[in-house]
Amino acid sequence: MPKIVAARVIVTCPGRNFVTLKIECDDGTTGVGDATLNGRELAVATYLTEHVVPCLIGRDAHRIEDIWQYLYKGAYWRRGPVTMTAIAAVDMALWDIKGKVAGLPVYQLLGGACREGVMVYGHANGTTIEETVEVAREYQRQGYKAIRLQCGVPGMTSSYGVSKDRYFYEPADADLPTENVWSTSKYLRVVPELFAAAREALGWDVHLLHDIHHRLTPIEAGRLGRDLEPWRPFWLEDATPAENQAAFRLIRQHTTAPLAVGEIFNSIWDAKTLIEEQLIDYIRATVVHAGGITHLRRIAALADLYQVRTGCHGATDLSPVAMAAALHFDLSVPNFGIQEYMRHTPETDAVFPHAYSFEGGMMHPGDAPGLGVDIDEALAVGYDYKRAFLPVNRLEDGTLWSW
Ligand code: GCO
Ligand code: MG
Repeated sequence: MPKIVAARVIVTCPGRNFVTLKIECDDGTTGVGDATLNGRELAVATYLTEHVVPCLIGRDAHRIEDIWQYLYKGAYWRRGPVTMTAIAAVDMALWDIKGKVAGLPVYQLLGGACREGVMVYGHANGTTIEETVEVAREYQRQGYKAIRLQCGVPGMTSSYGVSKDRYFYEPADADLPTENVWSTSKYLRVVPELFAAAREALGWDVHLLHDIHHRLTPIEAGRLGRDLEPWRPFWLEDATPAENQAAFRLIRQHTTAPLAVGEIFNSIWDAKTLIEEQLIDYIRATVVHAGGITHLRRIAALADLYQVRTGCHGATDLSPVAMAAALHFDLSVPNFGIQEYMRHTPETDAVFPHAYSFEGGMMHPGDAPGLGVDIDEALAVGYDYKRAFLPVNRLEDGTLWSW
């Protein structure tokens, strides 16, 4: 058995902050796990260093499920993004180690490939409808089969999902939170126009997605869903905050637009009602924020019973380690739906050399043993942590709203 002899947390900022856990075994095998929680990176780094790493030393790295249960039940204080991200990092690193010891890519340990590749969606955004559609066309030329559309809202100075630097969207942009302003009525007018223009320009052979980012009430989301139905959206994401899972019943009563939610979920309990009552079509929980491959498989297995498919979060604040883990999961899970893919910057890619690849709108994790991703520590050391917060959002009268 490979015995864990050391584990350390590496914080680096190659263009943005990433927290990585590296576990080392007595036979020299190492494994990596992503522990990045955007805007709260050092909370997870400290949780790992102070409360998790000391409990790992001396354990059998092959006992992935037992270590998961130990860290979850053993903490007494269950769930929460910080704890579950820390557990996820350990879990990813242990799957990486198991794969390396077995000489197999992780997806083989998870039951093998269920498909030839993983369909991903890219982000097209622009300040105007025309600009967004033009960027979407570019994605189509690159072979993407699915594209998320976000555009600026006329009369608003900034909008969620609209990047300053089109190709690498980075919302955590300031040393203290930026304040954005939001108008639901202005937003609700522009999105149907965006979808109409996109269908006109791109045709019907491409999937079109949209992220509402928790900003509507359920009834407003029902209205938007109805308005978008003629343009056949692939999904509407995070239509309303999901702390109250029953809120989605109201949306469902008013629209047949497929619904996706869950990028901020960290356990199966966040999604239980949504899945069991078939209130959603896609569950977006992700390896890094929902307890690792071990826990995400449990969520996917529950979802499979109710014809809910997976649609893992894959923004740039999830490191290439999480991306690799997601692709192994996606390839092997029977009820896979789609995977989000926002490219990392060249600096990030250099710090995290990886075996995964993109071709014709599909991705593959590669066949390197383990996760097929590593951290170049010599390079990582050159990029110091830089505090960066996500923005906050206010209505035009100053009321604090969901960002
Ligand atoms: C998405 C997400 C991201 C989040 C980001 C927060 O669908 O990709 O909504 O853009 O805002 O991950 O850190
Ligand atoms: Mg989202």
